Amino acid sequence: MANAVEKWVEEVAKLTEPRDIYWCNGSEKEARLLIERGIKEEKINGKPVFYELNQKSWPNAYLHRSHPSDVARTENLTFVCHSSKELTGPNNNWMAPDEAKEAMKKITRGCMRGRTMYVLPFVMGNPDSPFAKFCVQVTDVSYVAVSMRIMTRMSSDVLKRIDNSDNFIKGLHSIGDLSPERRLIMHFPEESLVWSIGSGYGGNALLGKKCISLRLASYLGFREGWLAEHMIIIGVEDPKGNVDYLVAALPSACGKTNLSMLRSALPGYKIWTLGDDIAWIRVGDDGRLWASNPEAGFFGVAPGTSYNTNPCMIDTLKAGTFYPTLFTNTALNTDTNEPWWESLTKDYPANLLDWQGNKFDRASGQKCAHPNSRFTVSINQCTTLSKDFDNPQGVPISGIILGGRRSNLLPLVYESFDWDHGVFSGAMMGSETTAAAQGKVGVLRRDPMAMLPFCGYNMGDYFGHWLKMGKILKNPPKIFFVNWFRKDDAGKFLWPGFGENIRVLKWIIERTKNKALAKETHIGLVPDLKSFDREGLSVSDSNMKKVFSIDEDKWDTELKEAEEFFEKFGNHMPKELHEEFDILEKKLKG
Ligand code: GTP
Ligand code: SPV
Ligand code: MN
Repeated sequence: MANAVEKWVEEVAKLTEPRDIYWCNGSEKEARLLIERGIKEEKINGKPVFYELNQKSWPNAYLHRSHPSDVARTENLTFVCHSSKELTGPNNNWMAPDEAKEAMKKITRGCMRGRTMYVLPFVMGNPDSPFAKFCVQVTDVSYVAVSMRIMTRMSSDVLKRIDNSDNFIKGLHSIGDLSPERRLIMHFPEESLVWSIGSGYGGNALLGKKCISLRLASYLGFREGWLAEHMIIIGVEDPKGNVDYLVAALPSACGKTNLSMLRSALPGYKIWTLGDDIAWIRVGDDGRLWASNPEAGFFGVAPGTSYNTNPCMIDTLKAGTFYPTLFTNTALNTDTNEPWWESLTKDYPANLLDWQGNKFDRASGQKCAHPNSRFTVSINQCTTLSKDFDNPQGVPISGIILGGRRSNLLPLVYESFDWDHGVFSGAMMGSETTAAAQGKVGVLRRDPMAMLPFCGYNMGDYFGHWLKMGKILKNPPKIFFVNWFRKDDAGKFLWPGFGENIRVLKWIIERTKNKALAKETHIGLVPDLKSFDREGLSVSDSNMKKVFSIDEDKWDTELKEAEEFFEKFGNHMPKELHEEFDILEKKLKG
């Protein structure tokens, strides 16, 4: 008798018609075999799936080049198909579940012909934690199978844990024919199903990531009383050896991975990494917030990563042993067979292939690596991994950081007045778009809590859920806002960022202990410069002033955009946030 997983796999195979089915067990040997296949046999668009890189300088590292039309998340092709359009909210594309399934069946029928279907059993979170989610994804791409082994806890034990129950999350993925007209990423929250066709790119294809751990999980969290957030989790150790844990939400390609592995510019401080993208957060028996990372790897932005900005990541990327390290759409130094991307080294190597595999000509003015080129690497190789990464309880949170990419208006850091004010400020948060999603880069849009593309239900209800969480907490943690990306009139970053961001974290942690001083502004509390550690920092007084300025006279547009955004959610918008809006508006116009 076939069990529920076997029955489902059979059903999917009937629809997709693969040449054969390969059940993955997550072993090292298997990953090597799949990479071998990806180098020699399997093709995407007529090209190999993997290229072997220099194994001496980059052990166990491989390059993957994706189809040029398939290099980022496609938010316009991503749908939430819940029976209630109302519950899905204006923040999501919606289709009725039956209609969506009919449409998906049409483009899925026979899509794996001539290909292998890999069955991937994995768990999001420590399998012994109360929040563990057991999942099975099928895919017809070895790159996706190998990536999922790095990003999740994959093993055949998962099948034993699921056993004969049908209590598992299903992910159906096929790269299809890569045509954008037949590319859709569909979520069915009521059936714990993700169905994604036509893309091999990270967030569209590695279904454990945004699809399961954020869109489906945020919906579950709403129903069950917890939070699934686009957040990093870090421990900050001070010179006395005390460790405080923080979570931080920044939109895609706005600095999470770098903050999660920061090498401190202040002596005696050290960052411990627990997660760089997703946090599941619940209220513990002690009335505090506890966070854990459901993932087991990093899918990080390559450009900008170097020994100067993020030495821990470069060391991590070079530590490939049990898990391979994958590079996607980076450039290739053909003299050394090493991956390369803008700013990895100060100078361009002499002979490069660009991210599409063409000879690179610097005179073209083009980028050599794709701006959203990425690496996939196991968190177990992370040189700053916290000893509590795998703790099934997670870690207790002392403070929450939210932030965005704002070239003007918002200061380097500020603190909200209280929980509700923090939720309000998070709800009206804006950020300039990046290459992580298809579309124009550098356009300001509202991106509440960095969750706009990932909240699997009505965001008005999501804000209400946050407010409710605050009420359950004994002592809600303070909520802070950061902006590493403020620019001067010439378009240069005012703040050096990266390792220097520890100064901001230090102030934040001292504020959570009521130690550091702050000054009140209309939008929140900014550091009193007496309490902000500038020892050894080479930023001029005038730039420090600019980096902390609020530009209160320029808030008209900001308020207008926030108001328009809030209006979209109609009566789902909690009254507390309207009240906060009125208070802010009065202060600014006062
Ligand atoms: P996702 O993986 O898309 O969710 O992104 P992320 O938030 O983890 O972003 P990541 O840390 O990969 O950073 C994205 C880009 O911002 C990279 O090019 C970084 O080099 C750059 N960056 C990160 N931190 C800073 C900073 O403090 N200052 C400046 N100027 N750039 C930064
Ligand atoms: C993001 O875009 O926020 C990412 C990369 O972290 S993806 O997995 O594509 O979502
Ligand atoms: Mn992300």
